[in-house]
Amino acid sequence: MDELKIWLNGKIVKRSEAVISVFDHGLLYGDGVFEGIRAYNGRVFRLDKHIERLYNSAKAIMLEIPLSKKEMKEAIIQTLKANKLKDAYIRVVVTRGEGDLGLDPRKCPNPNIFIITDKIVLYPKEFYENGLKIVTASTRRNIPEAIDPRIKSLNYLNNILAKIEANLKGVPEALMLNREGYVAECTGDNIFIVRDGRILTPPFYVGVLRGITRETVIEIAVKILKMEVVETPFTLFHLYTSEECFLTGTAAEVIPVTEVDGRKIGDGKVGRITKRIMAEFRKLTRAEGTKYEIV
Ligand code: PXG
Repeated sequence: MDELKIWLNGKIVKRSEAVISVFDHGLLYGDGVFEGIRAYNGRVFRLDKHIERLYNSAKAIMLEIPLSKKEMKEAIIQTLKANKLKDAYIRVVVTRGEGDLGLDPRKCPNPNIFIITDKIVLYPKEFYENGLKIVTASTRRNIPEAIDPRIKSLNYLNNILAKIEANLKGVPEALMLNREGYVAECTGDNIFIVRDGRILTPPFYVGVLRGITRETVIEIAVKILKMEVVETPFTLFHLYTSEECFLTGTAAEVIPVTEVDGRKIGDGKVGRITKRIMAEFRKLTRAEGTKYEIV
């Protein structure tokens, strides 16, 4: 296997040569933003939406990305082509850049940008067939008054702490609540429940990432399944007593949850609506997206 090629500040370099300074504030302070994107069979899924979110995250932290959106999209496609990847997970990272040992971002004149495209590491098939068991973490989601969870920043420490709680309990994912105790999202996925035939998901003001898979699933539920989707805060009680539950994210796609904190969701089997959404999501990801050719 050839060594992976990385896009780093305008150049395609080998993985072993893709290095940045230990003085980079992305590393020293988590000062930067990122995106996780996926390509399916030579098409990048919802590329414009991901680019929009990346630039909005950067704007929120006053980080000016020294590339136009068009150039950024071209760079992503170039990286996919350099690695001859038709199916890929794409990570775009923009850091504040190299500075000194102080916090001041004015000392970092040149942001570092890199793009990693790699093969997808799929979650075990059994998770999709039987559903996940998850637990509620004691670590709360970031409060919007500190770091707005809509900013996809390089500060993921609270989500990582929640993931560690999941690891300690021997389950693959942890649920995070917001400061008030409302259900927010999992460590890298948005959450949905089905109750009384309606689909519920927490609104942004609860403090969740504006997930692109979340948005896609809402579209599917409304337009294809003709179901009502309500963005409303809900508690653990609502989740425990729901009929179905599933998570959404670029990496996991749509993944069922069949147990939360030891409580079976519904009858403990993957729900009927969840299955339909999984199938429609699969169809959509194979049908749309920004096309590119591997030569
Ligand atoms: N919530 C959070 C906190 C996330 O980080 C999502 C929801 C889903 O958003 P999208 O746009 O992908 O539907 C994310 C996604 C991983 C991983 O390994 C996922 C994310 C970041 C880092 C790793 O699953 N972000």
